[in-house]
Amino acid sequence: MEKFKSGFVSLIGKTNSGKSTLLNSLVGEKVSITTYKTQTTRTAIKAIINRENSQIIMTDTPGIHKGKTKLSKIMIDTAYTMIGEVDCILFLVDGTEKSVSNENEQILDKIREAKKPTILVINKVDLLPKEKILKLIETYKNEYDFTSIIPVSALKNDGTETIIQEIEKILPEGPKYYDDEEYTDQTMRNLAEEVIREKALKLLNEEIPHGIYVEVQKFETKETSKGKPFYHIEATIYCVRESHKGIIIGKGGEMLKRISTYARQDMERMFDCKVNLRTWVKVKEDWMNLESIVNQKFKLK
Ligand SMILES: Nc1nc2c(ncn2[C@@H]2O[C@H](COP(=O)(O)OP(=O)(O)OP(=O)(O)O)[C@@H](O)[C@H]2O)c(=O)[nH]1
Ligand SMILES: [Mg+2]
Repeated sequence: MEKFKSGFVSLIGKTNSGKSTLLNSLVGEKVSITTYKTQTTRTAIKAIINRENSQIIMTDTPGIHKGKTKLSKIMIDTAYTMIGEVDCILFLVDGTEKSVSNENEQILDKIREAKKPTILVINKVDLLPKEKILKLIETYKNEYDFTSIIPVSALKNDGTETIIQEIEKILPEGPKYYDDEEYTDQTMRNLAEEVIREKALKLLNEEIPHGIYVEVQKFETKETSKGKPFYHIEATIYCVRESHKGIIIGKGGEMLKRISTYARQDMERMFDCKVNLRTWVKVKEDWMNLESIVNQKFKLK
């Protein structure tokens, strides 16, 4: 019989390279939100991937980006701290990028420092001709001695099982740290906040999304008069300006209604239960530079 392997793996990559998409695809559940915008993931998000002969505890991290706020600094610190704490690093590169970006140079430096087995994953190959993939492999081979280089499409779930097989080769023999039905360290409250933020990111124009955060104040289990259980959730979307508040609420409350409806539908799928969601919008100027908020809400604990 094959030996059971287990251990810790961290994803790292430039913002928008597809880390969260890959994580969700490997776990088979929505653990981490994904959008076409940059700087989507803000904290380390743990997921548990169970396979016949292994249990992989994989952490999604905020994407490396250029940013000057306290929030950005904490996000980038989180990503680099995580790669120091794992058995294996998964470095995700967006294959559609023209060359090795500054962010990827910086990540390569951190990988060299970490001296850990590192798998390079070239993502979004569904958008690439074969020659381009081969060229990228050559380019990155010259940058670092990767344990392996795997081209995948996280979106189409193509080539992703190879990543698991390569990780299994690296991980030590070990126990199951988590029960089979556990698949994330995210609480239902966290998931609710993130899903609301995802819908806001997707529906709102460029400048607003990065200036928002969501807080769930109430998360209660209730019953209908017929005895059917449902969750009653109350949440606030914080933004940085009065004018943004107007846009998030929209004419006659229409935008907020759309955000809430899509968020509720997702939550009902994720929680497998009816949800009653109420949302508010409030202004908190320059919150991403307020230590009281970013430390408490986003700093790695
Ligand atoms: N065509 C294509 N698009 C992809 C693929 N993987 C991810 N994407 C898209 O790339 C965008 C970014 O995906 P995310 O998973 O949110 O990226 P991320 O690396 O987690 O981004 P941050 O959290 O900001 O660091 C989304 O629009 C995804 O749908 C892929 O394999 N092919
Ligand atoms: Mg992400």
